[in-house]
Order: sequence, then structure tokens, then C-alpha cells
Amino acid sequence: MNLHSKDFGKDFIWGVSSSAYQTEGAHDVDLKGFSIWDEFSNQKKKIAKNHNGNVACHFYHHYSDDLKLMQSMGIKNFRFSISWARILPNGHGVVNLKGVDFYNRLINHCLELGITPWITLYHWDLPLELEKKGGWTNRDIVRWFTEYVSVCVKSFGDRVKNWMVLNEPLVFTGAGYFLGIHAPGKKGLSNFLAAVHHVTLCQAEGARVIRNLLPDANIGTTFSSSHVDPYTNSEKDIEAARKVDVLLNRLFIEPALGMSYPFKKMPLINRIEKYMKADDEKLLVFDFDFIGVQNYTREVVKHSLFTPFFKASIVKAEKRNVPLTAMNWEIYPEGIYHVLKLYNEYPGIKKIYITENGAAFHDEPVNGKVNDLKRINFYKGYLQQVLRAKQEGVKVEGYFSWSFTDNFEWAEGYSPRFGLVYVDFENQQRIIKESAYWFKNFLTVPHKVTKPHSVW
Ligand code: IFM
Repeated sequence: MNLHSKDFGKDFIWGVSSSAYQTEGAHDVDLKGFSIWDEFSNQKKKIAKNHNGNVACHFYHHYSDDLKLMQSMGIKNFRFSISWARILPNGHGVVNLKGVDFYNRLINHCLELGITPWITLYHWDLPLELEKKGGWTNRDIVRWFTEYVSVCVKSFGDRVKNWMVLNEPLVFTGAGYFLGIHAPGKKGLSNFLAAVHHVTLCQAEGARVIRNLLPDANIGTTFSSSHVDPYTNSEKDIEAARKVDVLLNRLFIEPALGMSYPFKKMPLINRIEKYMKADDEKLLVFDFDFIGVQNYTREVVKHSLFTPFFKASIVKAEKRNVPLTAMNWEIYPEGIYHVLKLYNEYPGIKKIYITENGAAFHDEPVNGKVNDLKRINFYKGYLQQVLRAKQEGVKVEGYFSWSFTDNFEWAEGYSPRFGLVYVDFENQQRIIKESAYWFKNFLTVPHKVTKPHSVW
């Protein structure tokens, strides 16, 4: 069946997503402060092939050409993040006007080209100076974060209506403060639970700052999400899958909805109470206008006596003989349908946007073209399931592809390519992939097949 954007209704939002650290480069120019990722990725053996984000896609310098390319692809909404350390090099205190100027130019250029900016305030690049004081494990971060949010909203709120407070809190607390495989490389349950609580406080407090300064803003926050299936029908595997579902999909949304942390569903997180003050439960609540759901794959889970704390382990997709992306993530389109249903069941959630969905493959240009058929099939499969959910009444009102260009994929470096646009990281040349042409035709009026220029 031929899928078309018009099937989703005329008000459905279509866009592309990116983030500051993964694309901007220019890590040390114009008085920018260092972030935890500048430090982490420049250490040996932290990132595949010792890659780092110092240059990335040079978006800081190339943003104008990239936005023109975006416009030529018919994309009308652009989700990007702000680098906290570009705005406040020490995390708080003195504002760096050159950093503010960059985002002013970026936002103004978006608007000139008819592209609506969607800002994520925190996409993992904490100012290093704050990490030196404990980062997300220090409760003072609520003060630092709200100051940063206030600077951003006062600087850009006259032109930007759509705001997301955080990007995927579970991933940056889990990988950065529990497993130590992302910046800042901390490990252990205590670091994790302290970070989780302060992040959840900031999720709501940051949103309140936006609401107070900009009453008409469209305010959301985003969550990584994966449908979870038990490996077998045994009670133990079902219980293990239930616990992992709570951890992956519900830990940060339930307190925001006034349901408190899901202690009963996952007693392990009881220890978070150590970091909570008397009125905190109330402070965790915020009435978001939307939530951003980010989905790539599903997880299959089994009971595991030997896994510390959780007693549950993920059965890797490579061992299950299923189709994989370059991240070794299972391609499982129905997963996006299930997570949409899951969030839709919370009465407090008013509106859902898919703020990220996409796939990495090891793309290579052949005669100046990137024929990424697997990515086209991925998008077709997942979008079909988003439509299925929408037709069943799920409040899903938008979709952003991850990502506009190939970029720095955190611990995996530059090898997995998620972009609709190929980036040659040697010379910063862009090539529009076949998936981007497909997306353009999906977004434009049927039968009117036009090709944007393929290279700049
Ligand atoms: O690249 C990341 C992004 O920064 C957050 N969501 C998942 C993407 C793919 O791993």
C-alpha cells in the first residue's frame, strides 16, 4: 500500500530532529565552555575508533546551507537542541552573548525559510564546570538548570513556541551515571538514583519556568521508549519483562503525571527516597502540553538471577535471528504502535509527538548516490504502524525523523549513519540519500515527484 503524509491529516506535524553535540562541532570557539561530552569523547578508548564531536557536522558553520537543504526537501519543522555550555560557559552566571547570537541566527534563518524551530533544552551535553560539582547528582542542579532555561526562554521565546525540556532522561542517567558508558562516565546505583531524582525535578521545574515566562508555549519533554516482550511465557520471564517495561518506559513520566515514582511496580527504586525532600512529590508534577516519544526497537527480556539489582536481562537481538540495524537493534515496526498505545493509556497525557524515529545503516555512496533502500523500508514499516495507532484513536499528532544528517552517534562514533542526508566527515560534503527523496515525496502532493539538488 502506498503511504502518504496526507493519510495522517492536514494538521499532523512532520519534521526532522538533531542535537547540538552530535552536529555542531566548533567545540571550543566563540567562548563556548566545555561540556561533559567534550571531555569524555576526547579521552582514549571511550568512543569507538576514538572518535569525538569536536568537528561533527560543522553545523555551527554550515547551518545556513543545511537549512536550505532541509527546505529543499520540503521539511517544515526542525527539532534541535541548545548547547548549555555555549550559552553559559560555566553552567550558570555569565551569559555568553556569542552563543546566544548563534542560536538567534539559527532560529531567524529557520523562520526565513519557513521552517518552524522546536527546541530541546537538554540533550546530554552538561557544562563540564557543573559536573565538577557533581552534575546531575547534586541537587543544586535544579537552580543551575532553571537559570539556564530562563536565559534561553528570555532570549528566544519571542520567536520559538515549541519547547522540550529534556531528551531521553533514562538514557543519559542510565548510560552516564549507572553504566558509565556515556559522559560523564559515572557508575553505580547511588549515582543513578540521585541523578534520576534531580533530573525529574528539573523536568518539571524547567517546564514551569517556560510556562511562567511564555504562557502560550507548547511545552513537552521527550522519553526513550521500547515495547518489551518476555522471552518465554514463563511467569519469571513475564515478571522480568514487566520490571524492564517500568524502567524503560514509565520511570520519568509517572511522577510528572502526579503518580509518584513507580515504587510498587519496581521496589528497587525505593532507595530514591533518600534524595527526596518533604514536598518533592508535588514538585515533580507538571501538566505538559505534549510528550515526545522516541522509538527505534523493542526489547525481549528474560529472568536472570545473575543480573545485579534487576534480576532481568535483555536477550540481544543478534541472538534472536531478527532483522537488525547497524546499531544491532531489531527492526520491529509494531513496537512503535505498542508504545504509542502504552502512553495513550495515561489519561494525563494530552498529545504525543514521535520526536525521534529512524535507523542507522552503514551507508556508502556509489557514483555520488546513497541508495539506502533498507532505511526507506524502515520508515514505511514504522509510519504504517503510527498511522494504525492514529486510526485507532491514539493522540499522536506529529513525527520527527532521526536524523536530518548523519552525525556523531555517542559511544559508537561516526560509523552508524542515521541521516536522511549523508555526510562525508572528511570534507563535510552532503549527499541527499534516496530515503530523503522518498521522504520528500511522502510529504508532498502525490504524483508531483520533484527531486531537490543532490549535493552541495
Ligand atoms: O542519536 C541518538 C539521540 O541522541 C537520542 N536518541 C537516540 C538516537 C539514536 O541512538
